[in-house]
Amino acid sequence: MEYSHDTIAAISTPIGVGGISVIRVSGDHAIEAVSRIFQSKSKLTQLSANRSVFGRIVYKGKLVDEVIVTLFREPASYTGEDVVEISCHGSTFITNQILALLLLETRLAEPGEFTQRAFLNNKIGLTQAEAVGDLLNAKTKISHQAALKQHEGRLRNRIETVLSKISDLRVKLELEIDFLEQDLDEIDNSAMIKDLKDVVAELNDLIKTGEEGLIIKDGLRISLVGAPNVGKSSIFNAFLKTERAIVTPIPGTTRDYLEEVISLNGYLVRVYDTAGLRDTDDHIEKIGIKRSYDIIKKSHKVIFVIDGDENEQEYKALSKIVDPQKIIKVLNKADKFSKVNLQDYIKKGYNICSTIKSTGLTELKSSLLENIEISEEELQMGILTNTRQIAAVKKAAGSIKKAVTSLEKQLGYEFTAFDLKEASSALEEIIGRITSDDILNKIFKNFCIGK
Ligand SMILES: Nc1nc2c(ncn2[C@@H]2O[C@H](COP(=O)(O)OP(=O)(O)OP(=O)(O)O)[C@@H](O)[C@H]2O)c(=O)[nH]1
Ligand SMILES: [Mg+2]
Repeated sequence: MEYSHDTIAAISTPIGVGGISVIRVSGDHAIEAVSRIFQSKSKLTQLSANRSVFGRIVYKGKLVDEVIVTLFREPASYTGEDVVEISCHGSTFITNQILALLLLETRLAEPGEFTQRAFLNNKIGLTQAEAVGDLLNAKTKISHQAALKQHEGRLRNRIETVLSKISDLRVKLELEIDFLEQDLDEIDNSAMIKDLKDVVAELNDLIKTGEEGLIIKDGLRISLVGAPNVGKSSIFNAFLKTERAIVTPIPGTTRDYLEEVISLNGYLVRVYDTAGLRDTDDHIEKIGIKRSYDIIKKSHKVIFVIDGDENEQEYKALSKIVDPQKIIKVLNKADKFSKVNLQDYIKKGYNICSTIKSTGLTELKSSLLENIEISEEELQMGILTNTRQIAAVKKAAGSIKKAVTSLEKQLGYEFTAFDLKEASSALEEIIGRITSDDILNKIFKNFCIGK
């Protein structure tokens, strides 16, 4: 990764009016660049690290703003370089003016460049750097917690543990390959196969956390699906607690799907109201129905709504395109049924609700999170939270499975060693550590070869 050593500057707080705004400058010339426009009792260049000083930003003899400047000296700063933070009055005009003055001596930072430098200077790991982005974007309690844990380095620790198991096995293999003639203990194939299978199981657990991690970050997608007029939009509105969707007794009211976000037990949930599914000649409705199917396919869970008619056909059609385990069956308009009748539906696995009487909706809402909720322990251990990480772990698991096959078929340890190397590289990619000499170092550290 290219490390440009220019000094960079950017506004670190959101653009807009606020109490204060912060402009951050990082790099070899950070202190010098700020001191050119900053006047205070004690000279900035002589200020000790981690100290703040009050002063004035002055340009060509004119006062721009009164500010507080905080100084961090390398390597004890966020980026690992000299960093100066200017807290000025939170006006867009003042902030931009100060930034413009700084840009005479520095360059505008690229998005994420401060964090990128922190990573390149080994201040934080790659997964932690990614977590910074997640932390900033966290919209709910759980996504915030997940990002925080990742930021603490939990995921990196978890991956490093797996990596060290793989590298122990690689050491054994490399020794066997390189020092065949020497009198070393032979490899116990079945023990190694077992160890590798354990690692695959661990990686599979991790992949599963990734699926959940994505849900935590991007939201759980839930779609309301069914025939026209069964009350999908009414349930949608009840979930949102507002009259967001148009509700009428006319079948085919919802044409295009609607998406809204709610927070449920700390989870971000994206709810989709879709056009009622039916055969129609109406061109616009047809497009709407096609879109309904697109949404259904992308949903984590589908709420299939009926209002009495069991719609066997539609349920069958639906279960062909979504895993039936993802379908939650709902009978709406319970107010129109007798208790005995309702019992029949309950027996058939329907959740019962009525948007008019406001019954059954809380239960329905909580059922959305069934099999989704991530335990506190899991969060503590660190979870995968983006597709880059998931793809890399899948790749690693695939390589280890290949290693198992090559051992089982006794193709030769070179093949196994190669597959394990691939697995290590994939995992090292996640934490941003690509090494090659590690293994050799480990051999010489643990063994005295010449003996
Ligand atoms: N009795 C009764 N009527 C309801 C209930 N929920 C919805 N309705 C009525 O059913 C009709 C259709 O409701 P919508 O929410 O528009 O139904 P939809 O499934 O979105 O319909 P489309 O958008 O046409 O597919 C409206 O007249 C609602 O007032 C309920 O719990 N009980
Ligand atoms: Mg509707």
